[in-house]
Amino acid sequence: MNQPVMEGLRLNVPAYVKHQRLIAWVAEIAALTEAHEVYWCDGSQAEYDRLCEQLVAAGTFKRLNPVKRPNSFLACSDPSDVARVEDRTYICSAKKEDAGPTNNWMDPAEMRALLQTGQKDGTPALFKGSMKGRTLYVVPFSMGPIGSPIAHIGVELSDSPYVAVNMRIMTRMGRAVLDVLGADGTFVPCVHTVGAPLEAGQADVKWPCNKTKYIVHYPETREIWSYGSGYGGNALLGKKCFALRIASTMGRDQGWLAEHMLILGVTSPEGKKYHFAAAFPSACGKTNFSMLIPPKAFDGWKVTTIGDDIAWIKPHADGRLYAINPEAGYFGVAPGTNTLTNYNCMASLHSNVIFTNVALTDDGDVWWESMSDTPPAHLIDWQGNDWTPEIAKQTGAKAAHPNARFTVSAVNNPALDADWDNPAGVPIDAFIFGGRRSTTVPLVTEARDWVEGVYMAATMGSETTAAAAGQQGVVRRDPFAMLPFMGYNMADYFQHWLDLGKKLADSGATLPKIYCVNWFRKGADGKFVWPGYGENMRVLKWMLDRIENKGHGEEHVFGVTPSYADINWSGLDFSQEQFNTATAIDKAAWTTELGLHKELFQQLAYHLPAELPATMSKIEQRLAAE
Ligand code: SAT
Ligand code: MN
Repeated sequence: MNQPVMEGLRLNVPAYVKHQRLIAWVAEIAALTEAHEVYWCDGSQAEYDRLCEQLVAAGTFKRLNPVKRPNSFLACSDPSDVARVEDRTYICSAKKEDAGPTNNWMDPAEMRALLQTGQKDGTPALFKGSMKGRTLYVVPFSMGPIGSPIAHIGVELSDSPYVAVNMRIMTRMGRAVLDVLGADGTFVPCVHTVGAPLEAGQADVKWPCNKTKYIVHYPETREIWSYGSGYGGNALLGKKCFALRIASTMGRDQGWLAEHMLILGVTSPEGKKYHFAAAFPSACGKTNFSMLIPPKAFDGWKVTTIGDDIAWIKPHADGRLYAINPEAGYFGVAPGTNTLTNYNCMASLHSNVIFTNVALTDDGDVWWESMSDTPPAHLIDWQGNDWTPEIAKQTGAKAAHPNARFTVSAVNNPALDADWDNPAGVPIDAFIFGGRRSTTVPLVTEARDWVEGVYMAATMGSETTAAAAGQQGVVRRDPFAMLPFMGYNMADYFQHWLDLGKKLADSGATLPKIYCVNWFRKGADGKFVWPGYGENMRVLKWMLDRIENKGHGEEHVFGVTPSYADINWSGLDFSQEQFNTATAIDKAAWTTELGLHKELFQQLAYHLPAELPATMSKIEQRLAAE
């Protein structure tokens, strides 16, 4: 095996690596970034354990109490690096209109000068020397079961061991992937640096990062370059960058869908199985929904998890759409998770977990807001400060950051679906789209046809959350819950959905039904009306009745909704009046809402499919006639 040596830097290529183009690329990036050394991840448990120990020694990780939380760690990030940075995220397509008005765009040549080659005025490229004093980890990963025809491979070069260990949980990572890649396989190159080079003798910090951040995608060449952040979707490049932004462009070109959707299975007491794919914005309960436990009244019904965040969906020869979860783990929001809101998730977190930005208890365990009714008397908060309930009352200080996360393998989930790893995927019976809306949007609405469903998804609004840096709680349009994750022009994406539906319908297939839900409506008292969590099973059951052509629904301005009597309320105290609050359609609110749809359509006018404004006109007419 050749072992190129570059100015004293050994590439350390393991003998099993046969891919010359990969080796050459690693050499090129190591030279650009001036990494101190190169390490190829094999994905083994021994390697994971070693890197975790190394992170403990560096102060990035704290090992949790091995009795309470075996083989688990807590990382607390720099307070400036706690969420995705949407304003620093770029789609650098050759043409600006291909990125579309919802994405940041920069000319690819200009971006390459900034990141890789250096600018005309002599300003050096950001990646030049960015890994000085650090190890470059070569992280080969498969999105989807290794070797599956639906899966795609990426290789992330990162100077963050935190990224390497998280990627081992979140993806199928290591040597097995390189074996599939062989001598000439295709991979998506992903380059990541925390942007904190170390000069000789300079001490490292616990969470290196840079104030300057760039999360950059080149859709034509399918490349990802990420600079300055070590956190979540900014740094674990298989997730949002590859599995959504780059994969959405692959899906457009190849006739499939990459979606910000959980996938769940529902099995009836008779053993009939259905599958839902559901899109919600970040931090709106996808993980909880994908692991829900049906209430007592639904004895014999079972909900199982295929995925909690991302779905790759491909049309099959049988005319149906099949979905796989490209990920292998969950990077879920910790605050709000407890045994009542998500029992299965809490059970998943018993061991082998990486926690980021939660609080540390005095006995070496973790805690976050609403994990238990009574908070511990004393904690170390995510920023390393003493925290007591008293301090919290006075200052409002949170023990855990609102976007604190856990990284855990899917196999920890007691509700894991038997088909979660099936390379063929699962057939989708219905799509669900849901935003976080305290007003206006009713509990559940069924689209009368595919176009109406695409309209619902396209015009979806949601209140912003802590998953992204920036103002929170403001309603913004978040089409298909994909606003931060679209790799191309949003209007072209709407067209892609319409085209796919038409193609399936033309082939004589029964299309999945489409639903719009809102679990987050609030009453006059400012509290959520709908109990949510496991009770969402009641809404799922109504959808299943509709899928089986047995369920009653009422036609109205936007679609079809259940009346109070159409839902099984057994074991839940939920009055007709509460139901009305959760489902009411207020004419004035909807007139305003349609104004916001119109604004969105104006923004997306270039290439906007004519079906969407036409659907809006019909809604306006029906609303006016109310
Ligand atoms: O940080 S992530 O992008 O992975 C989480 C999210 O926003 O869904
Ligand atoms: Mn997500």
